[in-house]
Amino acid sequence: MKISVYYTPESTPENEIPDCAVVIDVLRATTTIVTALNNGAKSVKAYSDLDLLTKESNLLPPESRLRLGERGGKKVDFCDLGNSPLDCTVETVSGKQLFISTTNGTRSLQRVQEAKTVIAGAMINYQAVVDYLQEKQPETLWLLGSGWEGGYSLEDTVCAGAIASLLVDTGKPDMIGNDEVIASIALYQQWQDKLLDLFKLSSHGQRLLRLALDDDLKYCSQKNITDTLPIQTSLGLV
Ligand code: 3SL
Repeated sequence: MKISVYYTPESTPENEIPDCAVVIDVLRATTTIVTALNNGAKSVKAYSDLDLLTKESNLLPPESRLRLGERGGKKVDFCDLGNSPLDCTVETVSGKQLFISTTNGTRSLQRVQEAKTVIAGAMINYQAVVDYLQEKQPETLWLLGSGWEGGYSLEDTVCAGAIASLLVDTGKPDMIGNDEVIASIALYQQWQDKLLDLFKLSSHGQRLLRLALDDDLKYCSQKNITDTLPIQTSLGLV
């Protein structure tokens, strides 16, 4: 397995696609997707384009679908929900097909949609991600952060580091696809017991705190509270 970490979809090499991609948007898209599926959602389809989300979700009767939309941290007006994992309760999402569009996370999912396997990872499920990868041993693996509008993010990098730290054998340099792998592991090693503190320092964490979303930060900073592993299929992530 050759592992590369990319901080954003924009920093991935053009015209390349890995066998397997783990898309990470800890604050908050992939945490929300994992939570929704854990709480009984049938599937989650991701869109970078809100018009397409509207068009495709309109094909389903209102009672069997939910639209989740976020821009700039705030709920998109016409959607049923924003992008808070805390809104994805069993009562709200169970049995529903979800359609989601967010500022950054859904763009990362789109960047790697041609990969053989696409999975969604977050702090709340990273051990399940690692278990899957150890079993499947893809030849090339990208741990792809979402960042914010093309820029680096601490929270996605630390999650990539949590995953990489359990996969990379530093005695086998052939496994290391780029320097970001080692940098992300170092970040994780430094902050693994203080993730909430790190998230509060991060620029997007501060954006969410300004919107009084402290509980979201707390929730997203938990480690491995579920073994739900969203995998991309023709129905979306299931
Ligand atoms: O950028 C994204 O995709 C979102 O996860 C951002 S937010 O946490 O919903 O503001």
